[in-house]
Amino acid sequence: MLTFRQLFDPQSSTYTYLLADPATRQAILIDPVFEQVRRDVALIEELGLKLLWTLDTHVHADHVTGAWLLRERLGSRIAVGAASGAEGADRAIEPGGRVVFGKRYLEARATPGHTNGCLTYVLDDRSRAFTGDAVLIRGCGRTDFQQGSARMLYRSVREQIYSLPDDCLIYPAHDYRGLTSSSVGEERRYNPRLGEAVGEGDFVGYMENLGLAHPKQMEVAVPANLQCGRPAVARTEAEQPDWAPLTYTFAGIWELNPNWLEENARAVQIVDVREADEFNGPLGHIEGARLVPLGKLAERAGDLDDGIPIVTVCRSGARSAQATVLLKKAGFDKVANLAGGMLRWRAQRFPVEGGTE
Ligand SMILES: N[C@@H](CCC(=O)N[C@@H](CS)C(=O)NCC(=O)O)C(=O)O
Ligand SMILES: [Fe+2]
Repeated sequence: MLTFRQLFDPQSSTYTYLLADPATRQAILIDPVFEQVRRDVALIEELGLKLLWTLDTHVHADHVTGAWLLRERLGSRIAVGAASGAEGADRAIEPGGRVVFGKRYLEARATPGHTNGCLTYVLDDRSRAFTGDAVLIRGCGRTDFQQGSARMLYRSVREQIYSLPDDCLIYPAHDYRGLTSSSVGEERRYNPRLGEAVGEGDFVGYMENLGLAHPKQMEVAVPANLQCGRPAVARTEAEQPDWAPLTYTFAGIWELNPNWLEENARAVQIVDVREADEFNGPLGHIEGARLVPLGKLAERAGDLDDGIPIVTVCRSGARSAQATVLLKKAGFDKVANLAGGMLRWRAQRFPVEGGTE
């Protein structure tokens, strides 16, 4: 018997896994995301579970872990890989170490390569493996930063993951294409990077030429995760605003998802803080958005209506996050940032004015 839920963070395409033993109600969370802690706490409480541990498969580069915040909220304990270099955990897990919840347990296997502290957690009956960014579905974690090594990853996957039964399900830390799980047999056969037919030299050559841009959140995420997600300056979280279902980011910004804005656009003032050429450029803009470039925002804040909530927008969500801070300083209290900016708005195929297909 196992209670099992797969949860998703659309901002970073991260999967978080909730596992619990229904007999004792003891639970663990694998790879929680800071911005999703409210959601995770609500689910855990609704299901009547007691969160014992949060586990991180590795020091993530693309999002901040929810481990520290969950410990604050629920008193859970933090477990990280001994080789991860993360400080402030309650337990450092060595390969072969077991994390027990009720009558069930997960066993850690060392699968370095994406980072040198990566762990894969295998369920006691070998029916599921949580591979982090070692094996992704038809892919694998990149090996070009955080002590990454393609050669090491190749060996980790062959020795530690492909040695599991073919029908063992694989649950990765991310998927960028909408897939949710796979199996050892499936990846051995069909993984284009790491399938059984691919030799070590070919894999290494391929991984050294991926040429991917660094994750957008890397400069924030890595140092934060090396402290298990503890903010550098302890902030007391502001009270949850009630005008929209907002999330509070690690950087201390209230954010809103595009789906809500699409349905409630008429109830808010949309302030686009890009430059005019971007507003009228290929990404287009949201219907009804008012253009106030970030550099002009402080002087033109008085033009905005202080009785109506404000949603700030830019290309990726970074400048508009700064805009929320400026507007708060200018005395507006119902302000939120559109998460992911126009890039995510367009990726979700919401309508725009102007712009090109
Ligand atoms: N565009 C993403 C980058 C995501 C990324 O680089 N993900 C890492 C995992 S932390 C990876 O290994 N990706 C493998 C791949 O995309 O093939 C972001 O900005 O967050
Ligand atoms: Fe990663």
